[in-house]
Amino acid sequence: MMSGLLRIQLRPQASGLLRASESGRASFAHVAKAVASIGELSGARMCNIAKKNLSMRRRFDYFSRGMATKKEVTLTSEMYPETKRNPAFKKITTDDIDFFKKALGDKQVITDVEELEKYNVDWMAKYRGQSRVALRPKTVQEVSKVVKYCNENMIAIVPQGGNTGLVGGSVPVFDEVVISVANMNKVRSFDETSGILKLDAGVIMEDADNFLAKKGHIFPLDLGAKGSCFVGGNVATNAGGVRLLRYGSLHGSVLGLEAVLPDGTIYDSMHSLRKDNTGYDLKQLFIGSEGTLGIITGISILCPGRPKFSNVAFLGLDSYEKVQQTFKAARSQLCEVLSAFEFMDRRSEVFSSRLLGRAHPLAGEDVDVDSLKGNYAASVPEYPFYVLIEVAGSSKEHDDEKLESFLENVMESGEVSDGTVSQDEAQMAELWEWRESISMAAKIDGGVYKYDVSLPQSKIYDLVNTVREHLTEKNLLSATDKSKPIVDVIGYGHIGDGNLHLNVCVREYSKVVEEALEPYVYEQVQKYHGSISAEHGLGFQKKHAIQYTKNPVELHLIRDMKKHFDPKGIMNPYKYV
Ligand code: FAD
Ligand code: 2HG
Ligand code: ZN
Repeated sequence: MMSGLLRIQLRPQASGLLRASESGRASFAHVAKAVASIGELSGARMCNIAKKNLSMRRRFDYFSRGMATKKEVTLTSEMYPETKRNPAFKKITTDDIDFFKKALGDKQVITDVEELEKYNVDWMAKYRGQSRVALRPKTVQEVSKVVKYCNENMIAIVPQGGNTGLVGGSVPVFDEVVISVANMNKVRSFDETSGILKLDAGVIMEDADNFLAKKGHIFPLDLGAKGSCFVGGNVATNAGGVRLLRYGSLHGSVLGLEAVLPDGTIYDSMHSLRKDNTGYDLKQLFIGSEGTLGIITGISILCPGRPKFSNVAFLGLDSYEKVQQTFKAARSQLCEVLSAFEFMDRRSEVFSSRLLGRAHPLAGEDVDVDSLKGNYAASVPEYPFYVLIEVAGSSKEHDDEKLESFLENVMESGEVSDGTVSQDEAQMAELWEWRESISMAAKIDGGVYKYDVSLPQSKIYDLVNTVREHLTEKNLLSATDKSKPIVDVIGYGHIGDGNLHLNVCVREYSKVVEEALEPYVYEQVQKYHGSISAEHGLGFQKKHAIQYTKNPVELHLIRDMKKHFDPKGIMNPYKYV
């Protein structure tokens, strides 16, 4: 357990300030006292944790990028030979390169094979394109110039942000030109009264949030890749993340945007208006368009006031039913201070533990980390489910009181069996790490097949069990037998949004596994009228599966829309539709 963490455990514990009663059940008085003493326990050791966590998110992303590029990733065209290059697209010539260099300057035209690697390979190390050139324009006019040229010359384009996408949408399939918005990374303006932020699409999400923090505001989106993903990429994917529960979807908070259309036209709707009912709301089409309608270059977004205080509780539960009951209780009892409610199964935590190399936050204080000798997973207690609850508000006393009474209730009712509460920002970050590191930990053995689905809440965990049984029946799964391709099937996600992340952790990517999973997973989701993509999008991975969620009329309209914006089909081909 992290040193000094406030424990609200129900089991007897060897030592610690907040031991449960000997009967094995914490009394209300215990819990009340525990929660009331939040903040009283910080000491010298906490300072070390704080320092360590300051740079946590960035390190996490750099590390993951290293993992993605180190190993040899099979070409997408070899892994998926049924996808053919569209012969109508022109192959890049030296004349084209000369044009790009003239338009953008030599340094912003990347042709070096090694340098191109990071533009060609995705974060999961699952997809590899063969682009021979990546462009890094600095202004919307430069974007317009090169896009117009590509359109006139039938050159296919892949818009790219931070390349943290999880569906293979951000990298080329064949030799498409990558247009990265990385050089467009300035905050344009911020209105402190309205909270409206206007910024370039290439601003890293975490940088946007750090800027806002100084102004007392918050970026209305937060996710594990915040140190690498760009705000333009967030809008292009309509990213959801861990605070959607509180701040809603980008379809509500994005007020306007600027984009370069496939023919080079600059579409400018960088409004500061919350209300505008004149005509169709065109900007909505770009939110979640995944680079298929144009290149987003600027965003106007409404940013709420930043909560002054927040706190995190990390709880162990005995069943998925109890996860649902606890969510229901949290929504009604924590109400306006509830800012995140995330769930993960034990297997997910085992993967996190293997990646983080630390004892689990709910492991007893008597766990001797040194004795674990790399087998940190052994310290993950036997609760089948965990939830992370974040509260955030403007009055510490009031918020702590609410959290205290909520914890009393859920412990008394038996919904929650064990738990811990952070006492400072460093501990909050550390608890969050046990949730946010799962995405990367899942690929620790070689790769991961990621499914990101919306389902009725009561059905969410059934899918994890069903898929695990299905793969076991096919004799493909074993945590210990390395001759089997699949290590484990794990489930976690944004339970409050009805969003499950089903990760099938593999020793390597293979057709056998993929064929066992698809269309099986999609059929299961369709059976419950769910969505095959809750937040990551369709990209290359799910292009062929859109019909499991969208009906023929919807599909027809989507395809018409694409044709209208991009009649030559140069924007992010082989993806989405
Ligand atoms: P990229 O990966 O570069 O691109 C994604 C797609 O958007 C591609 O199709 C690309 O062509 C298009 N695109 C990018 N920039 C532009 C642009 N300027 N104009 C037009 N099209 C563009 N997603 C969630 O929704 N919720 C999460 O909680 C979440 N957590 C994550 C955690 C981790 C560790 C990782 C690695 C990913 C996570 N993701 C999550 C997925 C990913 O981070 C998001 O989809 C993110 O919004 C992508 O932003 P990006 O800048 O990296 O875009
Ligand atoms: C998350 O919520 C992200 O952690 C990533 O959406 C999920 O990697 C995944 O499957
Ligand atoms: Zn997610």
